[in-house]
Amino acid sequence: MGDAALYVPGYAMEQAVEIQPGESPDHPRQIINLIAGAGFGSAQGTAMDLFVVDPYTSASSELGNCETYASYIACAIWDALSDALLRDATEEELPSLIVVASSGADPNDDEISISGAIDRAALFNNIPVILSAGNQGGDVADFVPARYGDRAGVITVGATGLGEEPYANKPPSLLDLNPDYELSNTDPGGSIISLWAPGAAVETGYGSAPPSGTSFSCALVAGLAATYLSRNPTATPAEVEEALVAFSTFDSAREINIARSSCTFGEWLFRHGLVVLAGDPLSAFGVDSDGDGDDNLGEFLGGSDPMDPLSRPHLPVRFSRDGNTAVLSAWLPQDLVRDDGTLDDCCWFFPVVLELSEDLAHWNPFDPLSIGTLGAGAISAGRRELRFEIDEADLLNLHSNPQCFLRFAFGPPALP
Ligand SMILES: [Ca+2]
Ligand SMILES: [Ca+2]
Ligand SMILES: [Ca+2]
Repeated sequence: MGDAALYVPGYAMEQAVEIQPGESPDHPRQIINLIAGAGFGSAQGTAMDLFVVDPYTSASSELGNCETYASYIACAIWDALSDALLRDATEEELPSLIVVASSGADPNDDEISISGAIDRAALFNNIPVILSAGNQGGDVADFVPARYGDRAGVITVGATGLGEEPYANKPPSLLDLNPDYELSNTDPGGSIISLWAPGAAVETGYGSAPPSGTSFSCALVAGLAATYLSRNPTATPAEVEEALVAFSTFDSAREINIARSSCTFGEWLFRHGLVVLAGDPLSAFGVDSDGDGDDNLGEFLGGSDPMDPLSRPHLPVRFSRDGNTAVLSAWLPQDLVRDDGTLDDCCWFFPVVLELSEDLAHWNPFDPLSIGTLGAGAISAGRRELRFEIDEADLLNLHSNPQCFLRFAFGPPALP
C-alpha cells in the first residue's frame, strides 16, 4: 500500500500463478479483482502492490516435499512473509497484508505449522493476516488455516449470501445485510470469525460466472483492510482488526458483524462505478460524469446521482446571526463531519476553505480557522451541520465594505 504502483487489470503477476489440474484458473484473478480491480475492488482507489504466491510451487521450492494441502498453505504463508520482509528491508517500507483465500484443511495434515507462520506474521512482524473461513459448512474451529482467526490481528472472514438482487450491473455491496450463504463454515464458539462479507455469486469482473465461496468474502475484507492500512500505516494487526469490526454493521438476528467500508466517499464512488484505478484516482472527483454542470464531488456533497443529469445536487447552506456572531452553516453528509469541524470519511480528507467577496465576482480565500471557528453542529436527516462562526467586528476588519458575502469552498479531497 502507499504510493506504489496502482493495480491495473491484466496484472503483472499473472505469470507467477501456476494453475493446478482441477483448480479453477479464474480463482486468483477473481480474488485480485475483488481486492483492487477497477469497479470491483473493495480497496476503492487505494494504491498497492499485489504479489501472488502460488502455494504449489512455493511448497516444492522452499520447504521440501509437502504432500498435504495444509502444508502447501503453510509454505505459501512463509513465502509471502519472507517476501514482505525482504521488500521492507530493501525498498520503501510500506505496510503489508497477507491474504489467504483458501479452502479449509484438516489440522492433522499440517506438517509445516500454519499457526507458526501466522503468528510470525501477525505477532512478530506486524503484518495482519486475512483468512477465508472455508466452505465445508462446518465449525470453523475444525479447519486450518481458518481456526487461527482466534488471534488478534488475524481476521477470519465468513460468507453471507448476496440477497435477491441480480448482480449484472452492481458490484457486491458490503453495506447490504444478506441471507446466509450456507456453505460457509460457521463459528458456534463465537471467537474465530470476526467479520462476514458477501460470498455467494459475487461479481468479480473475471470469469464466465460469478463465483461463490468464502475466498471472495475474504478478498472483499482484504481490500477494506488494505484501505485502512494505507490510511493508518502504523496500525498494528490487532488495531486493523478492531477498526474493521468497529466499522462493521452488527446483524442482531444472527449476531454477526457484516463488514463494511469505512470510506463514505469511497463507497459512494464505488457504488456509482466512478472508481478508476488505472490512473490517478483523484481525477474521478473533479469530473462531471453526467454533464449536468456539477462535478462528482459536488454531487456527493449535495446528495445527487452523479450519473443522472436530471438529478442535481442540493447543498443547504444558511447564514444567520447569533448576537454579534455571524454564522455560516452547511449541511453535509453526516459521516463526513467530525466533532472538531474537520471533514474526513476515514479514508479521504476534505479541506474546507472559506471565501469572501464584496461583489460576488471576486472571491478571496481564507483559512476559516485563521479568522473564526469551525465546528460540527446538529444532525438531521443524514446530514450534519458544518458551522463556521466569526465575530462581526472581526469580519469587518477583513474588508472595507460594510457588506460582504461568504461561502464555503470544498475539496478536492486528498489522502492524508
Ligand atoms: Ca481475530
Ligand atoms: Ca454531474
Ligand atoms: Ca447529476
